[in-house]
Amino acid sequence: MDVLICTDKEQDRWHDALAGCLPEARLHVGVDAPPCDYAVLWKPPAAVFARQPRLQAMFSLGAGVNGLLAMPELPRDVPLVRMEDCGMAAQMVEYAYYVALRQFRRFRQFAAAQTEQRWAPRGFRPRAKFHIGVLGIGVLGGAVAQALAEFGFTVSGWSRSPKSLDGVHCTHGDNGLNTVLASSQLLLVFLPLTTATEGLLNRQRLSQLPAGACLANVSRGEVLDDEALLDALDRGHIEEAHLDVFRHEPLAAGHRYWSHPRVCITPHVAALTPYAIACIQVAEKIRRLQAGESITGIVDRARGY
Ligand code: NDP
Ligand code: OXD
Repeated sequence: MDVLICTDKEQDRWHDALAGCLPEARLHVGVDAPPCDYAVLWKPPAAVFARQPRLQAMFSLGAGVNGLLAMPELPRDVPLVRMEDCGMAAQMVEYAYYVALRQFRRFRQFAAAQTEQRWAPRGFRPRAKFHIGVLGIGVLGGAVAQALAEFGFTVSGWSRSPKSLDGVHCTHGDNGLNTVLASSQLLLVFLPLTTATEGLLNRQRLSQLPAGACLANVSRGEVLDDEALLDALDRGHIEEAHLDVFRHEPLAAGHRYWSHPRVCITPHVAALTPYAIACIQVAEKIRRLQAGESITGIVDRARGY
């Protein structure tokens, strides 16, 4: 069995990690590899697909597959499989705890007061009085919603189809979105980028958040209307935005986000794909496919995730 590894960077590290998990395979690296049975991909050059006529399955090294699906060269009749958790849920929980505690314990306001040498204590509030909305409660958003609920915050989640998660008030559909937006002092975005989610957080929806709400987007930049967000930040309607993903990455020099006092930027690192865990998952799925068994994580191309 031949397996291709084609990524935009660190191909040799992926090769070594997969070699350890799938010793029975012949591994090939890069765009010029001979025809293979399986491909392991992240931001590959478009030319790679013309040389791969016999692929049985393609594995995305990320959870989000919008980039691969947007490539016209991507074979339409070969299943595309995405990463499922692979250690990313735990990292997303860390990120969400940081953002939630910063907002809940008002650390931003204390930092601002310090710059003015102002002693400004604030009163106690119980965790249950802090309402967090999570848009997208799949593998990653679902883990975050449950962790925050277990911590004692009041958490609502929104998905495309009806769901049930312990301790989380789960909603779906337009009414569900309206309810989540209206109650979220902190809104966390974990939606995949699809035709249905592109531009979802527009001016009107951002205005549905309570005044002084915070927002964190770790999904894809295109889910958010940047101008609408900047306007809401400037007006103080949104107090702070934590942005890990952007419409164009790296974020362009001089972009207003860089210098905005209420924007906290991280460079698409909310959750990184750990080599070892990801390769174990890919190897297990390849073995199941070889044995004629079913696997999870196959992308539904009609839904776009
Ligand atoms: P999943 O597919 O497991 O979950 C997606 C969730 O979004 C599901 O709950 C799904 O609903 C919901 N959803 C999708 N479309 C809609 C819609 N139109 N309306 C309402 N809800 C919708 O994905 P993951 O949790 O694994 O990953 C989520 C995203 O996180 C990825 O697509 C990627 O963009 C991003 N990501 C970012 C990283 C970073 O470092 N910044 C790292 C990894 C991922 P349903 O449950 O009904 O299907
Ligand atoms: C992913 C990502 O989708 O890194 O895994 O954004």
